[in-house]
Amino acid sequence: MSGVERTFVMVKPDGVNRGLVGEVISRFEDRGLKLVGARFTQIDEELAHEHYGEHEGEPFFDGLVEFITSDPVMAMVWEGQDATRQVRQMMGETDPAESAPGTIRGDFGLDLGRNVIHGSDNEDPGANEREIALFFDEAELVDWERVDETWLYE
Ligand code: IDP
Ligand code: MG
Repeated sequence: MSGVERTFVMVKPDGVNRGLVGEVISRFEDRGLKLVGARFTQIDEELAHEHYGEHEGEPFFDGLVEFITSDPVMAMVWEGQDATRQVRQMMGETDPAESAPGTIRGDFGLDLGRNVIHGSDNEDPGANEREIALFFDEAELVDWERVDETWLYE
């Protein structure tokens, strides 16, 4: 087992309202990723600005903050080999219209501003750790072994 890491994932308010939390969790579980933290919560304005700080000034920023704070989200930390990149691949492209069928956004979305899920950027080093720290205290993350772990990794 090499390159095991943790990544931040969040089912956005559209995914929560559309009843997709279980579906999203199932996909990551089935893949072999391990859930090590989860919190169902509503994001406040301050956290939204911190989390999406890189997009401040973009024309879509105010709408994005309004959307992400509008209803609950399911915030999670998933662990596994190459987890950040693997999650991003399973999510699809930022725009659901450009996302391949079989990906979460390609299967459950149509519109750029309602793309169901957030995952840490695998091309932004440290984004996963930064986002995990924004949403979770270290003590809220659980170290445990899946019973099938020896069958998931060589
Ligand atoms: P990502 O979620 O795939 O990492 P980012 O470029 O980091 O994509 O953008 C963050 C979020 O901002 C997107 O998931 C989407 O919800 C929203 N967003 C990005 N670009 C646009 C846009 O052009 N119009 C509306 N919303 C956008
Ligand atoms: Mg991003």
